[in-house]
Amino acid sequence: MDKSAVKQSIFMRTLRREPTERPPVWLLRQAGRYQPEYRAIRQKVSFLELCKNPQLASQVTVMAVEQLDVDAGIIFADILLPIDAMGVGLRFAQGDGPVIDNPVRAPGDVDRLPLFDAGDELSYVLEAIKLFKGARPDCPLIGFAGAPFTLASYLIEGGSSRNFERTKLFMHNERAAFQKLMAYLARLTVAYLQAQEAAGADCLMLFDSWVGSLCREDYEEFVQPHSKYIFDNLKERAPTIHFGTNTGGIIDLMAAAGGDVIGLDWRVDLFSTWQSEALRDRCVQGNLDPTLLFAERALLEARAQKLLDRCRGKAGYIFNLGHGILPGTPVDNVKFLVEMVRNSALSGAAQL
Ligand code: 1CP
Repeated sequence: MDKSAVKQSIFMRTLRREPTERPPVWLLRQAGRYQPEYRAIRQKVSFLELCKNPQLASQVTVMAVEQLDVDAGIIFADILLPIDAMGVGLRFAQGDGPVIDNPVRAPGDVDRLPLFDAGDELSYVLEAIKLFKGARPDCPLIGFAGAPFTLASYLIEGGSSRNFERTKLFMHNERAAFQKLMAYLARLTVAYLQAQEAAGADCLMLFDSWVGSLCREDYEEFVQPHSKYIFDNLKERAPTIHFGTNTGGIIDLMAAAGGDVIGLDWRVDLFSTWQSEALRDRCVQGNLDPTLLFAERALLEARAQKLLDRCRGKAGYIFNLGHGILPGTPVDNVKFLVEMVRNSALSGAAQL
C-alpha cells in the first residue's frame, strides 16, 4: 500500500491542519443514483446485493472518485448494514426508503438484539475497502458508520421518519432501555470502525444524520455520552469526521463529543460557526446546499466561490455539500463544482 502518497495527499494534510494550496473536495453521496453508470448496475442487482458484493462496491467507489476527480473516496456501503446484521428484517422497499420488519418497540426488544463481531458479519465491507486500496493505493479512503441516535431512530421507527415520535417516546418513557440500546450501538460501532481502519480506511466518519431533531437537554442526556464513547475509543487512530444535519442548536455539544472534523449542513453559516469557541480548534467540512447543483451555473458558481473566499487561507477546511447529492442532479454540474474547487488555488490569493 502506498501509505506515503496518502499521508501527503491534500486531504490528509488538511486533516492535520497543515496549510494547503486549496481545500480538498469530496461530496456526500458521490456514488449514487444521479450517475447513469450507477443506475445501470442497480438495474442488475438490488441495493443490498450491491453493498454485499465487495467487487461491485469497490468498483462503484472507484468510479465516483475517477469520474469526479475528488480528493477522497468514501466506501460504498450504508449506515443500515449493521442493522441488517442484527437480523431484524431490513429491506429496501421498491422506490423508497428502508423498512425494518421487527422494529424495537419495547424494552424486551433491546435485550433480544444479538451481539456480533463486525469483522465477521460485515466482512464484505472490509473486503470492499481492501479492494479499493488495491485499485487506488494513492487515494485516501473514508470508512463510516451511523451514530447510535441515528441508528436507534431507524430501529425504533422501523424505517425513515420525519418527526421521530416513536424514537422520542421510547427515549422519554423507557429511559433505561433507551440508554441500553444506545450503549449497545456505541460498542458495536467502535468495533466496526476499528475493523474498517484495520482493513485500510484512512479516515473514519460518524453519520448522526437525524440528531438535529433533538433539543439540547435530550442530546446531552441521551446521545452525547454515547457519541463521546465512540470518539474516545478511536483516539490515537485514523482522523475522524462527526456529521449531522439541522445541528445549529447543538453543534457545540456535538463538537464536545468528539471529531477532528465537524461536518456542517447548509442551514448554518460555515465560517462563523467555525470561528465559534467550540469549533475553533477543529477542521470543518461542508456545506453547500445540494439543491444548488440544480440551479443555473452562475448561481452555483457564485455560492461555491463565496464559500471558498471566506475559508481561503485557513487550514483545516474540507469542501463538501451540506448533505448528499440528490437523485436527478445533473452530472455536469457536479463535475463543474469539483473542478472549480480544484482550480481555486489558481484564482485569488494563494492559500499558503
Ligand atoms: O436505490 C439505491 O440505489 C439506494 C440509494 C442509496 C445509496 C446510494 C442508499 C439507500 N444508500 C446509499 C449509499 C450510501 N449511504 C453511502 C455511500 C455512497 C456515497 O456517499 O458515495 C453512504 C455514506 C450512506 C450513508 C447513509 N445511509 C446515511 C447517512 C448519510 C445521510 O444521507 O444522511 C443514511 C441516513 C442512510 C440511510 C439510507 N440509505 C438509503 C436510504 C434510502 C436511506 C434512508 C434515508 C432516509 O431515512 O431519508
